[in-house]
This record gives sequence, C-alpha cells and structure tokens, in this order.
Amino acid sequence: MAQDTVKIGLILPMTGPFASTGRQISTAAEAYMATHGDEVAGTKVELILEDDGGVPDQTKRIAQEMVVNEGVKVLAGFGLTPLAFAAAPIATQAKVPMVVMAAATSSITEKSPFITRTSFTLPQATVPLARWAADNDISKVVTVVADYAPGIDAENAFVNEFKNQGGEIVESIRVPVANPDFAPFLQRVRDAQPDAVFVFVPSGVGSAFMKQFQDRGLADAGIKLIGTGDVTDDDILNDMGDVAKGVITTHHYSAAHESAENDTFKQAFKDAGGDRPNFMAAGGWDGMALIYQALEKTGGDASGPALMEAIKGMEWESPRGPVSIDPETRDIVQDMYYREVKDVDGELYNVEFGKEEAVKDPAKAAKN
Ligand code: VNL
Repeated sequence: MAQDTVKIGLILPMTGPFASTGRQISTAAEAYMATHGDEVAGTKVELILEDDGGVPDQTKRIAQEMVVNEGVKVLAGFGLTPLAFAAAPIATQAKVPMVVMAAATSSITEKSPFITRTSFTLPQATVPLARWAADNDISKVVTVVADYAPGIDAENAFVNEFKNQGGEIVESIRVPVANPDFAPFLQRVRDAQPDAVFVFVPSGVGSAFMKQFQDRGLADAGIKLIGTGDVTDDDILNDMGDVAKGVITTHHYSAAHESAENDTFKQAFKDAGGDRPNFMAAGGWDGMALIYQALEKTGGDASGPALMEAIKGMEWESPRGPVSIDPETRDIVQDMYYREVKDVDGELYNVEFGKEEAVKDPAKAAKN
C-alpha cells in the first residue's frame, strides 16, 4: 500500500566543492538502511536522494518540490549552514521535520520548531578546546576561521572562552569559505609568533590548509596547530602526511573511537561502498537512527508534530558514544573528545585522549 511508505528526502551537495560531505552522508544513510532494513513499525521507509550542488536556492527548491509533489514526510541532509537556513521556512510551512545531519551553526535549530540536528555545533566543539589550550601552556593564539556563520560561531566561542581562561588573542583572521588561498594569511600568523593557531575550516578544506601550514614553515617556527576536528577530517586525514602528526583537535567523532557501535558502523560503511567514515557520515547514520527510533515510538505515525514530539529527549548509543536530543532546543547533546593525530599501524588517525561528557550547545545555554 503506497500510503504506508514513509519517504525521507535526503538533500545533499553531491557535486561542487563540498561533494565529499554529500558522499559521506549518503553512503552512511544507505549503510544504515542496509543494516536495519527498510521497515519500521510496519511501515516501509524509502530514501530519496537529491543533489543541491551546495547552492541554497537549489536546496530550497528541492525541499519544496519534495514535500509538495513527492509526499516526503521527513527532510534530511543539509551539508552547509546556508543550505539549512534556506530550507528552514519549508519545514515550518509544511510542518515537516528537518533532520540536519551536517550543518553546524548554533542558530540553525532556532530557525524552525521542526528542525533537529545530529551533527554538532561549532561552540560545542570549540569551548572545550579553548579550555584545553589554556590548561596546556598555550597563552597567545591567532584564530583563523572560514568567513561564514559556523566560522564566526567558532571564532566567538574560542575568543570568549580563551580570554575567560586568561589567554591572549593576538589576531582573528577570516578566510574565504571555498578554495581559499591560505598563504598570505599564514604568513601573517607566522609574523605574529603566537604559541598556537586555532583553526576552523569546513570538511574537505583541511588538506589545503595543512599543506600551506607546512609550506609557510609555521610548524618549523614552533607554532602549534589546534582546531575543531573539521580540519583533520577522517575522509582526508590519512593523505595529509607528517605535518598533521601532533595536531590537537576537539570533536564528537573519530574513526578511531573504540566501541562495538563504531565497529558495526565502519563495517556497514565499507559494505555500502565507502572507505573511512568521517564525522559527516556519523551525522548521517545517526540522523537515520533518530528517524527510525521516532517512527518506532509513534507506531509509524509520520505526521510532523508527532515525529517532533517523539524526537525530544531521545537517547541512543551512537558510533561516537552516547547521545541525546535536548528536548528544549532539539539540538544534540554529546561527549566532546580531545584528540591527537597519531600514526596507528601506518595510518593517521585522530586518537582520543580525554573527553567532556554530555556537552550541550554552549551558545544556546548562554541565551537560555
Ligand atoms: C559546516 C560546518 C560545514 C562544519 C562543514 O563542512 C563543517 C556548516 C562542509 O555549517 O556549513 O565541517
């Protein structure tokens, strides 16, 4: 019976500069369905994947088309913040849940009561790192962030927390989002001679950053590199070479995280045609887990308000560790890990060495 099929519309950048994010998330979503089947609470689930090319107008048009013409009950994906912002009004108008699997600006979940998130927020990843830096002999920092909403979130979170801890910010630099030339910026950083550079660049851009960090001689000048885990993304980390070794990051997912859930996830990801899953893939897998569990809880009722009630307070064991959905903000609560890039059996990994548990988005905690 056709009316018993719940369609999930997965909108991702499958082409363009952020195609790696689309590939990671779509592979993980397919892997989740291959592992858990395509039936929940007696209802068939169907995944419809569409490419927005990373263009906000396309995301919005596709979301509209999916809910109006294709009867999609849940919108998911959203590889970058501007794409999530563009689709938010559709979720509100159509009362269709929107599961953000990637985009990580704090305010996204405030753009519609139908938005929830299974990725992370930049302040959530950044505040623990600012504390770690202050506690570990780093007193002067230059921040370098991609010049758009999540970068501004990261810069604000780092600068505020690091200053609260008594640290000094020498300079805050913002670089273009896609295909930036880091050389002139890194030359400025070198001249400023800080103890460390804090960096946020979106997934996929880390390789270019690391290469120029090396070429400009920052590591040789004794300047440490710290950042959110986006810069040492598992998708590209292993190809970065020695320059990545010793880089300290904070993030919610590492392919090196040791747990039975992560082993299952990594195997399913491989079986679905992927290589090493990154944090984007974890967001995709968990987004599907959240949708499945919500449908389970409503007994297959896929109406937007019923699903949104079901997701509030949901808790589960993710490949990253224990997670839950904050019933007040609909944002994800999760452990934030301290990690160091190390060689493990000839491959580079983000090796966890500590964590802050059950971290809520600090930017929202400050407002509430
Ligand atoms: C965003 C945040 C995108 C973190 C990312 O990679 C990322 C975003 C594409 O909110 O736009 O690593």
